[in-house]
Amino acid sequence: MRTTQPMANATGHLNIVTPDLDMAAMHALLLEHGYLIIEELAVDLASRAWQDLKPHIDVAPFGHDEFLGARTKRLGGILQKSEAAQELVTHRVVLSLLERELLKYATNYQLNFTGVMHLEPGALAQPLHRDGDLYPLSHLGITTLMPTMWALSEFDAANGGTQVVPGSHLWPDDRDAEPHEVINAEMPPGSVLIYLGGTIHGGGENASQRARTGMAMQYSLGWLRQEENQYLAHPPEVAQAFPEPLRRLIGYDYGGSYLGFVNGDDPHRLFEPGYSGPAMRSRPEIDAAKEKLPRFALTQLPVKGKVF
Ligand SMILES: O=C(O)CCC(=O)C(=O)O
Ligand SMILES: [Fe+2]
Repeated sequence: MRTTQPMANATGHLNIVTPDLDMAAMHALLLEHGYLIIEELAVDLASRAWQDLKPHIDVAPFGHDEFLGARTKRLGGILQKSEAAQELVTHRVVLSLLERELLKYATNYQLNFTGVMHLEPGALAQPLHRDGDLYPLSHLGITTLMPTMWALSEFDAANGGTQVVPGSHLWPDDRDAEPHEVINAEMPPGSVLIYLGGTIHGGGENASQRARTGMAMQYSLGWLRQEENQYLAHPPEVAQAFPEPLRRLIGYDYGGSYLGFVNGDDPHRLFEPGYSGPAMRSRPEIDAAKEKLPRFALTQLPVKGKVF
């Protein structure tokens, strides 16, 4: 039986908790180890998401380079492919945890990326990397990005459970991981792995006869450019069918006081029936929240030459 304490597996430390652990403790564990697994957080939803996504996975092409994987299938634009995925991406426990971290640095956060990563038997290990290297910033600065990986199948060391390097979010930018420092995220379907943009990780090697399917949902600070262009992946005519909180999470919202306006107005107003704008309204509550944020001197952070 699982306890709410971090547990160890055969490969070493595995930071795994049950959903009833309180948010402050989850946040502290995430910041200490750079990742956290919440076990069986949404088993039924994950099973529904798998049913929704399976037909798309069946016809998806394999990757064409070492990073994307010759035996790995990837999908984007997940929210229009699965209603269950819409619920998973707005899961209250995950969002509460993200808010504790990302709202230290921005007035709101947004969806950065939606994806399925499906490893067929024979998939090789993906090169280890930091997702936060999307931006030319040292990961030792502020948290820009928080990826999550929902297990839609079993994740284990044999079938390519995500490789994670515990504690690597605190390492210097140029320190590489030694093989003994890498663990595999092992979790049953419906569990979620949450990590930081600065945590070294990568898809595992699938040396089993079973496929491994993960649904990657990433979130970022509201004032950053999103990796997956959400307005094209989920255009207004598609987003129209989504609940308002999901539309706002996608980015049909202010990303700061005036960031992302349309006609000088909250972009979400375009979804209001009969909206005729422009109304040129400001959002005083966002201005007030922004005033409370510290200012970050990005020029004082070590900037990396490496961008992918
Ligand atoms: O498939 C996985 O477990 C991780 C994939 C990943 O980290 C990526 O594609 O950025
Ligand atoms: Fe990654």
